Amino acid sequence: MRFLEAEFVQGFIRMANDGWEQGWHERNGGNLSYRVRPEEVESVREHFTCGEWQSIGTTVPELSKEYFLVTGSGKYFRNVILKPEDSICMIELDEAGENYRIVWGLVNGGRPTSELPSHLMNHEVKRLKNENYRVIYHAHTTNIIALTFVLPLEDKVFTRELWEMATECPVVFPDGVGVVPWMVPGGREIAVATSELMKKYDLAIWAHHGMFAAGEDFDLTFGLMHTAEKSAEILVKMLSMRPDKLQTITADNFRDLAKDFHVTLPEEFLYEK
Ligand code: 2HA
Ligand code: ZN
Repeated sequence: MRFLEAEFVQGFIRMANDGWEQGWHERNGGNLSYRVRPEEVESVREHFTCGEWQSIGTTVPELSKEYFLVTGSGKYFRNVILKPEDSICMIELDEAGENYRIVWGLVNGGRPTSELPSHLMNHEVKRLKNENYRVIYHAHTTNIIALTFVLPLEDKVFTRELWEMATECPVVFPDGVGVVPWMVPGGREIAVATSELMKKYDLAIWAHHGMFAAGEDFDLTFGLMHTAEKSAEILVKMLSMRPDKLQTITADNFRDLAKDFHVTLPEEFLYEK
């Protein structure tokens, strides 16, 4: 099979393009990674040419010898669909989870995403909790970013406000949303802070920067990002009309919803306001 014909590669490319079309990936903004299944690795292995081992910049021992499809550092999401072999790459991790090497892609040179430490540390946390988690997605979601200038940077505030803006939100992300205060992107420190939140949530907001989403497949992960960002858009619109709400979904409404939809909504987010 040609590398680009593999279903997981096609799914990755489509998701990158969907994000571009949403307006979340100006210039080289955002990045995407997928932990490739062993049988998927075998289906494209004949196309591998192994590069030099390079340091990841953090250690992810639980991801020893795993393969990932990732966007390239400085590459543009809008180009992924047109020239995937120049924009994305597949990497292999070494036994210790300290180094990676490119086995396919980035044909004109380059490195995996500058946020590789955050992606891999999030993958590690998610995999330990649920082996089925395979996708980590970082996007510069406009309305979520706008809200980080006016709402307190607290998990419980963002979770409750986003839940209130669309009835499906507590069903789509019942665990809530975490918030990382502004930090320098690209390094281990922000990766540690984000992966700490990923132990609890599938969504982490980076103040004044964007959002990280984790999920089992491309549909769920893109859908999660899309749902949270749409809810943020409604909140921005609402706040633009007037500073308060005339009516909203109440804490008791959420408790009723939880019962009928068979989700557990932590009481920490159902505080009285
Ligand atoms: O440019 O989004 O966070 C890629 C990024 C860095
Ligand atoms: Zn970013």
